[in-house]
Amino acid sequence: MKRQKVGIHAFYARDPQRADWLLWGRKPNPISRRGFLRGSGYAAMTAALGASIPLAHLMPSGLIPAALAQSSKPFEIPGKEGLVVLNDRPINAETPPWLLDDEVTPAKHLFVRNNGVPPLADSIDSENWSLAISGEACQRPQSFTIGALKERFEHHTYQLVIECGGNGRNEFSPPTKGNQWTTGAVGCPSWTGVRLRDVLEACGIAQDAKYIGYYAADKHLSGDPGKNPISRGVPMSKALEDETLVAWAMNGEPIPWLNGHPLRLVCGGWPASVSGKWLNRIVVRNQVHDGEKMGGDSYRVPCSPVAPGSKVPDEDMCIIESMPVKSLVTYPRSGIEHPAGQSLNLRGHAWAGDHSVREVYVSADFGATWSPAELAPPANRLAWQRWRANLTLPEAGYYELWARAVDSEGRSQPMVMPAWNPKGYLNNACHRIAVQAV
Ligand SMILES: Nc1nc2c(c(=O)[nH]1)N[C@H]1C(S)=C(S)[C@@H](COP(=O)(O)O)O[C@H]1N2
Ligand SMILES: [Mo]
Repeated sequence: MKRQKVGIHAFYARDPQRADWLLWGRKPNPISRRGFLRGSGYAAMTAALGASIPLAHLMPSGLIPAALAQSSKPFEIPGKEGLVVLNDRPINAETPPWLLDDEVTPAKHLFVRNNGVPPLADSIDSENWSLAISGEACQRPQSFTIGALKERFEHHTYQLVIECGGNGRNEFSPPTKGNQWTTGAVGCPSWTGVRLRDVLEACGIAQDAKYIGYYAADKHLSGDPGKNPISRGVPMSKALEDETLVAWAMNGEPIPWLNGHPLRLVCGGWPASVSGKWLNRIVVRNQVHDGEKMGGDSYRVPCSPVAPGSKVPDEDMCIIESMPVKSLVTYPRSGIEHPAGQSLNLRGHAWAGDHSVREVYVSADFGATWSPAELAPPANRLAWQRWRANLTLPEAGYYELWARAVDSEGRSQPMVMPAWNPKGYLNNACHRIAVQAV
C-alpha cells in the first residue's frame, strides 16, 4: 500500500478489509472483538479526527469513528465548510471560487494545505507554546511564550493574501505531480500578531544575516521524528517588512487548528509555503535557508523558461519569491443561467504578490474585447483588491466570462497557460466561468 498517497477515508472506501487490517493489525473478525489500533493506525485515525482518542483501547476492531462515517459527507474537516478535499493524508482542501466572495476570507472558507501531520488539536497548549529565535546570525537567541510576544511587542493587523505556489497546478500539460489544485488554494483573511522584525531586532540581527527559516510542530508523514515535513523561509528583506507577522489571530479569533493554531508566520504575497503554521522556531541564517522543501523542485522553477516536460538541472532552478498577478470571479457562480439582454453583475478579487493591481478587465467573447472593471484599492499593502463589472449577454446561448488583472508594473495575467515547470507552480492564467444566457 502507498500509505502516503491514500488517507484513511479514501482507503476505507476503496478496500475496507485491508484498511481494517492495517489499522487494527489483524484480519477482520466476523465476531466483533475489541482490538488495539496499531501505532500507525492510531496515528492515522487521530490525525483524521484531529484529536486523541482517550479510550482507543476499548474501540471495537474495525470501527470507523462516527465523526468520519457520515455517508452524505464522507469527510468533513473540522471548522471548514464547502471545501473540496484533494487529499486526506495529509489533509489538503481547496475552496470553490463562489465561496471566496467575502472581502475578508472567513475561517470556514480558508483552504488547507498540509505537508505533514499537524499537532493534535487537543495536545496544543497555547498558554505554554513558545517561539524560539536562534540561528548563526542571531546575536541573542531567546524564547518567547505567546503571552510574552503579546506583552513585549506592538500588535498589528493586516489583511494578507496567502496562496499556495501550486494553486492552478491541475491545468499544466504535461501534468505535474502534487495536489491538483484548481483555483481555490488562496484566501485573504485578516491576521493579527507582532512584526517578525520587532521580534528579530530584540534578539539581535547579525551583520551577515541573509535569510530566516521556520520550524514547526507538525510531524513528517513517515512518522520519523528526525524529519521535518517542511521548513522554509524568506530573505531578510521580506522577513523585515512591516506586513510580515508572527500571528496568533485570524479575523479576530484564534487561528483555526488546521491553519496553524496557535501561532504562525504570515508573509503575504509569496507562496504560502513560507508562512509556517504551528510555528515554534525561527532561525536567522547567514546563508539561504536549507530546510525541507527549499531545494530540488520544491517551490523552485526554472530560472528561464523550458520546454514543457523538460528535466531541469538543479543549478538552473530558482526559488519562487513574489507570486504573479492573478484574479478570481467570485460572483456569479459558474454554471448559472441569466436572461439575455439584461445586465449581469460580476465581481471578484485581484492580487499581485508584492505589487498592487492596476487594472482588471472582463470579457464575454473569449477575449476578443475587454471592458474595464471598477477596482478598489487594497485594505493595506499585500491585501487583495475587490473588482466589479457588468456585462450584457446579447442573445441566448453559452458564454464564458473571463477576468484579467494587470499589476502595477504593467504585467498582465496570460490567457493561456504560463511557463511549464516541473512541479506545476505559478499558474496565473485568467479565471473563466460559464454562464448560460436564456
Ligand atoms: N508547519 C507547516 N507550515 C506550513 C505548511 C505545512 O505543511 N506545515 N504548509 C505550507 C503550505 S505549502 C501552504 S500553501 C500554507 C497553507 O496555509 P493554510 O493551510 O493555512 O491555508 O501553509 C504553509 N505552512
Ligand atoms: Mo503550498
